[in-house]
Amino acid sequence: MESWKRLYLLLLLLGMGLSIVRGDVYAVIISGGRNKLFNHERYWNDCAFLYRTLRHDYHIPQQRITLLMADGDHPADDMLKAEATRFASSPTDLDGDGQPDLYLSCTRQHLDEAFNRLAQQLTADDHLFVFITDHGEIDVQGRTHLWLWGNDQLSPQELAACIGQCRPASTSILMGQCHASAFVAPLHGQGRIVMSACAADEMSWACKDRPYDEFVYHWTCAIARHDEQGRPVASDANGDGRISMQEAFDYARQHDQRPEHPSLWAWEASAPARWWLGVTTTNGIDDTPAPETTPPAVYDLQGRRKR
Ligand SMILES: [Ca+2]
Ligand SMILES: [Ca+2]
Ligand SMILES: [Ca+2]
Repeated sequence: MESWKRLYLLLLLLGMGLSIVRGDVYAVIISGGRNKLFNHERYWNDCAFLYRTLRHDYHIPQQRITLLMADGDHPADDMLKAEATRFASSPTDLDGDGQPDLYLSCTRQHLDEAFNRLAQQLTADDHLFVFITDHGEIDVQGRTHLWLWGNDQLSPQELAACIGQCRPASTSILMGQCHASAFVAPLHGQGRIVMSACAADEMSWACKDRPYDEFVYHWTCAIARHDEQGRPVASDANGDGRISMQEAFDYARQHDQRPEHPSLWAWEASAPARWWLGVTTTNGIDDTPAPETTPPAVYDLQGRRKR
């Protein structure tokens, strides 16, 4: 090959490499809470544990994590403490470093603004991770919605429109609210993985022994590879040092002791075993074959295993 062709090929490969490493992981953490009577302390715990995991275990910068929680940094009481005898204001320091992390209340306006901003920021190399906890409800007409702060409501179609503005390479969504699987059909699509804690006609449950929500707590333990106290958990089923979406889902489902049926929808059967939230590979997607690939499992909207 002529030398100029070699040089051109080298530059092309370098260019491809640079485009690959541009990808970043962005996260949105949503916990509406409805109002202080319904906003249980465990929702804050769910979010804080996940936030610490994304910051400390995955080294995702603070500016790439959008927090939308209850009344944000407003000093008024907005939370019912775990012992259910008093109200409190949500702490703004989620990772315990003494600096506030939380500013935005989880109103419809702030949620719209956050996704509008992400639609501008996210590139076709990035991965978007969306986490939802707190209350989902079905109204008398059988329509499902998510409660946001200040009694704002969000339908599955409205959430899908928010997320659909963004054009990342890939999107993973984890939902812990009641009736979560009712959101799967509106949210599914190319380049997406959608996980939910319970079937469309089920409630989602809190842990029996700690102030967290059962499925999302175990899911967060899985990706962190330790519990909220730092005690290690065995979630890396294939031992490759990364926790894939499949491994996290399987670990959480196996440890879920409550009467709920988690589900996983994936646009492509092998994606859950390849995707993770690591920032050292492209878009959270590792296309290098793992030493032992966990068999992909897909569940229908009622939590029944399809394959
Ligand atoms: Ca407050
Ligand atoms: Ca902090
Ligand atoms: Ca693994």
